[in-house]
Amino acid sequence: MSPFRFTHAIVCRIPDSYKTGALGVTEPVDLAKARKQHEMYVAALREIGLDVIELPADEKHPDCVFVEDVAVVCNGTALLTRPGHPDRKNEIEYMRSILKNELELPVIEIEDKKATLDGGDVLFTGKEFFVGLSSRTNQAGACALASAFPEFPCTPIKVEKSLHLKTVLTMAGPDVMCVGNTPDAQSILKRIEREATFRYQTVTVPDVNAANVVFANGVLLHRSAEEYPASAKIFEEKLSLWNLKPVTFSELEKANGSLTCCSILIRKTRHL
Ligand code: CIR
Repeated sequence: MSPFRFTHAIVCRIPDSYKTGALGVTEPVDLAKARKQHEMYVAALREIGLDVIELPADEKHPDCVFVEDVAVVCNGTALLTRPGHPDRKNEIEYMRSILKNELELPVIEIEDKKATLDGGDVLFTGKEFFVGLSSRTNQAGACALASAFPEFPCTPIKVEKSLHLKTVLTMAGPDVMCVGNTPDAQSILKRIEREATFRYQTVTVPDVNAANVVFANGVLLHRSAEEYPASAKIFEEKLSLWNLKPVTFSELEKANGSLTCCSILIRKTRHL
């Protein structure tokens, strides 16, 4: 079974507090537009056959829409992270109950109190993990990931200028990495290629914000031509063997959000 086939997704609605309280917001956010864009994203996940669990907006956590950072799910096991930013640490509380009680997944917790790990730093290629060592994720967090999923190689990769590893590089198909063309993104790619256990092809896009794509169930969700025309053209030229679904995400990008960070994708072998 392909590691890119999924049955469920967890997403979280956008709270009012997102508008001014989300980390990294520096320009005015249109909340209604953000919600519309998020609804379209959720609709796209449903169209690709996922049962979407939509968590209610949590006003106490302005960044709660970015669920990816809070848990890593792979091979039927969930690892609750220890988010690297203090304002986001308690987001794991609600997620724990959803993973355990609603999805009935085994949940691993990180015991090491010094560890920090954001899901945005965790890249699963289907065969191995790369984990960004960033301002949000440390070595102890990377070790926690490696021990939660001992069946896969897990390689730490230094991330210096970007928020997360997946801010600049994601999977765009089995064995295909999509990467931005900034010097930072390219040096991260080089580090990955040097350390990787397996070989990958790469697709380079001219807009680094378009390098974050979601590949699931044979469909590629990518940033729209309206936002990033040159990158959208590359997706059409190089990745049209997949069903391409453009998504507009400007208001989520204003808080450093990207496509992967707004969902946790899960494959349950037995449907709920
Ligand atoms: C944060 O700074 O934590 C949020 N404003 C953005 C998180 C983006 N997460 C991700 O790309 N995985």
